[in-house]
Amino acid sequence: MKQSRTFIPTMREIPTDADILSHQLLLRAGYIRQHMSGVYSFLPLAKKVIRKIENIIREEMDAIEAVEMFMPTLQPSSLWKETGRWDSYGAELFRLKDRHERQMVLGPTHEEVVTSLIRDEVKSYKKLPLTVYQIQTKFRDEKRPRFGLLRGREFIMKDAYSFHSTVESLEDKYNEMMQAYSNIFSRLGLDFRAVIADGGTIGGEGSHEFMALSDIGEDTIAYSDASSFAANIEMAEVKVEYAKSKETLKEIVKVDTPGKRTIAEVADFLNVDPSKVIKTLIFKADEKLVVVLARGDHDINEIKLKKALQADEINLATEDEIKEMLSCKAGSIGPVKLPLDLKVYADHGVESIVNGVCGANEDDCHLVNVNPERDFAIDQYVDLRFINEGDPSPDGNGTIRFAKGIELGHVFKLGTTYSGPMKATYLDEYGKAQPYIMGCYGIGVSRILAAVAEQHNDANGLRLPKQLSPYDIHLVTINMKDEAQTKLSEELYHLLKSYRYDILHDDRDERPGVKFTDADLIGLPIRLTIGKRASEGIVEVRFRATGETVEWQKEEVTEKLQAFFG
Ligand code: 9G3
Repeated sequence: MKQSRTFIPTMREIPTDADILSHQLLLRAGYIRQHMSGVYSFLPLAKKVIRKIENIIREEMDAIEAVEMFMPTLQPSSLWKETGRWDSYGAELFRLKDRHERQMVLGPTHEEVVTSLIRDEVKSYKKLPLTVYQIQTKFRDEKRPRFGLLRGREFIMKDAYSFHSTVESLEDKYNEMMQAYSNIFSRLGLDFRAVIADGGTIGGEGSHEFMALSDIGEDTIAYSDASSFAANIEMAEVKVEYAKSKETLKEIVKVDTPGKRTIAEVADFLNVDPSKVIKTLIFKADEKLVVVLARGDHDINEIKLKKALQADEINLATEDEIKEMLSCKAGSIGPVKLPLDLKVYADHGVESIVNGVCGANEDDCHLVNVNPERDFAIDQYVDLRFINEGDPSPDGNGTIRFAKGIELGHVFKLGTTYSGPMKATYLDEYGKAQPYIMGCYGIGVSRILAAVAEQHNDANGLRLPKQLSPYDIHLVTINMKDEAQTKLSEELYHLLKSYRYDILHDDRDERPGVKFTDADLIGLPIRLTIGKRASEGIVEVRFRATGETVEWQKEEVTEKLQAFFG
């Protein structure tokens, strides 16, 4: 392809509104352009990369008998009312009306549509299991789109859905999908980890996420430094034997703590370790108030609390609600003689506290020498806190370390979460109607482009892996007015084209510096420069990944390229 005939609008300056390197480089290298918040065009270079990503995904999906289809973006609101998600989802769901005032949504995902399709067509257990997938544009009116393609409002996703008659069949497909995902992310040249994840509002019986390791990632991964254990911090189980001090239990005493609100302020003022302070929080779980306790140096993991309480919705009681109930500030609440008959849930860490400190349910004073069970009852000890770096790995091997990650894939065991409410059934071998047992599996295709850019770049630009590069070779002619240079360039272009290489020929009438800077930005794996030694048949070769520059005789170019591309 002649660069003078394509559309690669590179930029010299760093776009001010691009806050991460991958976004800056994809803009500067002319891969993408923004039209409005969270909405982008994929320009020719990006479209070629996206197509290569999609083809790798298709090969791995086809390999596990998942069949490709394509469902509409416009979805009838009726289906979303069947699952209750028309009401449970708020502004994030793009809603619109057609000319006849019929309500519909711009699809953020397709569980409802695919389940409605399958329930109308797949009536017998004989036709199960069945796995379908699509690569399609999704719409989610994110509150704060940011980081370019990493969190957009219109984005490309591969979403697959599987239908089964037994849980075992779902397990098998789920494991096949896990393996296919590992193959996909390995073939994309990504440094990634599969982590235990939260099934979220979707519920279901299990979920994993595939995270590209990156310091700009929005998610935190807790992994063991001595085993394969890895979990999204939201889901990382805490299994710690807390040492309980042997000190004798002392008499409880109320002490003044004027203006001390936070755990740190109280611990510092009373000269105790924050781990001896009993953090007391009041949550509303589906409108029911509960008391939640944790050690002062631990943080409550609301996802764990939601699961422990089997609640759909949980929120911290507000200062006003607490003022209303206890006429003190949230920071002054404590479990001793709490004048509210609420159930008390405590994280396991509280059990080890001896002669601890807690709020007195009165501002500007606290209780010291407080002992769980002696001074207040606990209805249930549960794993409620976030794991910390340095904690023992819950699989018993090694110590927990944290890493940041970009969620690129997420797989779910849905069970009958959708087939139930949608009365989506098939007839089993006894002719009895059974709800499909389902799984769903997503990959953020456009997000991958940003993650690859985040992991494969240097200060001069992108350095895309060969298998994803929009072109294989960047052929750069220094002076298009030089006969020897244009002759060798044409000769090489057609020779290499005949070898099925995809070549971008920079035939523009630009200064060499501009051409080299653009070539580094665009980041094709190898640059062949035809310059002043063209008459000798000499080609200057530069490898983008290493920056190494060598000279090849034109006769050895094809054999050398075969060695490079393998
Ligand atoms: C919505 C909106 C946003 C959403 C969803 C629904 C995320 C929603 C979760 C999934 C789960 C899987 C199939 C492919 C893989 C992921 N954000 N999710 O369901 F209405 Cl506005 O999409 N779906």
